[in-house]
Amino acid sequence: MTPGVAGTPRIVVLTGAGISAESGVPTFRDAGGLWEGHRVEDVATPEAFELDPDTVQRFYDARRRAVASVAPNPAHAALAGLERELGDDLLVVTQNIDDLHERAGSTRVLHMHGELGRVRCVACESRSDAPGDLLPGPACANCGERMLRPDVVWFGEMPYGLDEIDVALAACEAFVAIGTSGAVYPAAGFVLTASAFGAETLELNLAESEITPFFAESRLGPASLLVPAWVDEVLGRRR
Ligand code: BV8
Repeated sequence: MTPGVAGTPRIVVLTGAGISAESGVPTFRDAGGLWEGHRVEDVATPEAFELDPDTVQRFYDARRRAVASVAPNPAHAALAGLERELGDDLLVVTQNIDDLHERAGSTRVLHMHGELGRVRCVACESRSDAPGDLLPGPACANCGERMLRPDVVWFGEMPYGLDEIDVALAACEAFVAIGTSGAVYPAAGFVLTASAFGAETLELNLAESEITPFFAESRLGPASLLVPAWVDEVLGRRR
């Protein structure tokens, strides 16, 4: 067990689209690589945005509206409950751009791929809450230019929070991945970093993933069952 460095979380949880699947949010790959009928490279890259901004804006506007109409599931709620017990000893790093962790009550959530509910101005780089749909071209609240894009990390762009994540992975006692296919880097490599520093590693997933072999333990099943059971185990160990 790696003794936690003061101020770093003892448990790091990485979540992927699978934790939101039972809330009705389509996953990234289970739809056979098509996302709401689009190929990834046609909507989740800077090149796609350059080439056809309206299609990209329409894609994210539709997902932003869809997420507003769904609710967190017991897996999100269980992680929020674990944070209420552990406080700063828990860090949730999510690849998801939905706000279901926050709506379930989690406050320490690092969105490494950005957030659907946020926008970034291409002109002045300021980041703010989404003012609604971006297709109509609303003006930036900071500079007034009509060049807002989703504040989402596309393929080829640098994820957010990598320094904080690296420090947490090096110091944590346990690294738990929930609902991720392990197909996208650098997130897919986090388990290797954590285990290299001596952390226990656990995967909770509906099916085997590309990174299952890197975990000390892998449990298969729906997140809405596996996550609450795991949280009870952790808290039971603490009670
Ligand atoms: C970067 C935001 C430079 C957008 C996303 C060749 C080899 C290796 C790497 C690369 C390569 N070529 C390029 C790269 C790098 C590239 C990459 O990894 N490409 C892959 C495709 C090969 N990565 C990047 O470009 C990243 N940036 O590398 O910057 C850099 C340099 C140095 C150091 C650092 C960085 C940026 C990647 C971010 C892309 N943006 N999302 C949006 O959301 O619109 S990624 C996208 O995939 C998703 O958003 C999600 O975040 C991510 C991973 O998907 P998952 O979350 O895992 O979801 P998926 O559908 O794949 O799987 C669902 C899982 O859930 C399944 O396992 C399923 O079994 C399970 N499940 C389903 N139901 C349930 C369940 N589990 C439990 N319960 C259930 N009910």
